[in-house]
Amino acid sequence: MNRKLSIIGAPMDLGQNRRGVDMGPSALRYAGVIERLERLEYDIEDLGDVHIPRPNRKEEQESHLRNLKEVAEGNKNLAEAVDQVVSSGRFPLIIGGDHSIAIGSLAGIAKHYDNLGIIWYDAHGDLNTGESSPSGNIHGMPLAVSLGIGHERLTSIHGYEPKIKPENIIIIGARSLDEGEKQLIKEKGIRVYTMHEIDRMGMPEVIKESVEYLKDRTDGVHLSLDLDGLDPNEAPGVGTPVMGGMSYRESHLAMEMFAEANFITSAEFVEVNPILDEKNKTATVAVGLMGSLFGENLK
Ligand code: 6HN
Ligand code: MN
Ligand code: MN
Ligand code: MN
Repeated sequence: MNRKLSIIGAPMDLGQNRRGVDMGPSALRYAGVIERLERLEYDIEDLGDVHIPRPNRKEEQESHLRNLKEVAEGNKNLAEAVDQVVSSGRFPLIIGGDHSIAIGSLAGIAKHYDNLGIIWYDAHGDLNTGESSPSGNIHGMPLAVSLGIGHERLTSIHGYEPKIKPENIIIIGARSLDEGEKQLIKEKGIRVYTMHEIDRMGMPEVIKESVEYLKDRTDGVHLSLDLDGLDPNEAPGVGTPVMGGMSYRESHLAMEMFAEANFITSAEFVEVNPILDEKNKTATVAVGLMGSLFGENLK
């Protein structure tokens, strides 16, 4: 594992309807992310938060995609910050913010790899387009956008597209997929471990298979962890909770196995909303998972 970490906050709440997720980076810092990782003897720098524009409430929405202009601009800023971190040989750890920030993260990261692998740990597929989306919320679209599918204003961010290839993606924990997303998954052959597979195979086998699959076909792996992948009993502070999620223990095991495999090259933790949370529980869970991901439990 790269011992040099740069933390970038992305206080974005415009990719969905529920205010408060823009305070996610603060909640994660308050929960001790820096101290936790410093204890593991990483060289850590906190770059602070990238600028996310506020929407002009008087202006008409110019498209069906909510806050398109501001989400695009914020992600452009994030892509530049992340690109610089990767260029300087450091591991980018991005803290959100709603999941629309994965558009900027991946834009900044993927240009440094020929075959970037993606682990999408989430209750959702985030594979909607403006056409298939039931909500118009861009946080339900970042994976599609990164595949080059969606609004040009988003797919073109950072000057190249697509960012990633469908065969390098693994979705883990899905239990709420929209019709258009299911279609895209089939059409593109995206690997998905739904809760059904996790129940049947067990988390150890799911992660073992995932690691084996990505290890020889990719030259880097980005972990995009949406806290709503976990069960809402364990991570209540999220905007789009779905019952029947991955447990706290399963999630730690997954992070520990990723640490053992030593193959994650960038990561983001998203959708922590302290306004919807219970005493910062979800941020605390997220920081614990980062501890495991960065090797707290390796002998
Ligand atoms: N997230 N599929 C729904 C939509 O509105 O497109 C929910 C998206 C949730 C996004 O937080 O993973
Ligand atoms: Mn998501
Ligand atoms: Mn590339
Ligand atoms: Mn989700």
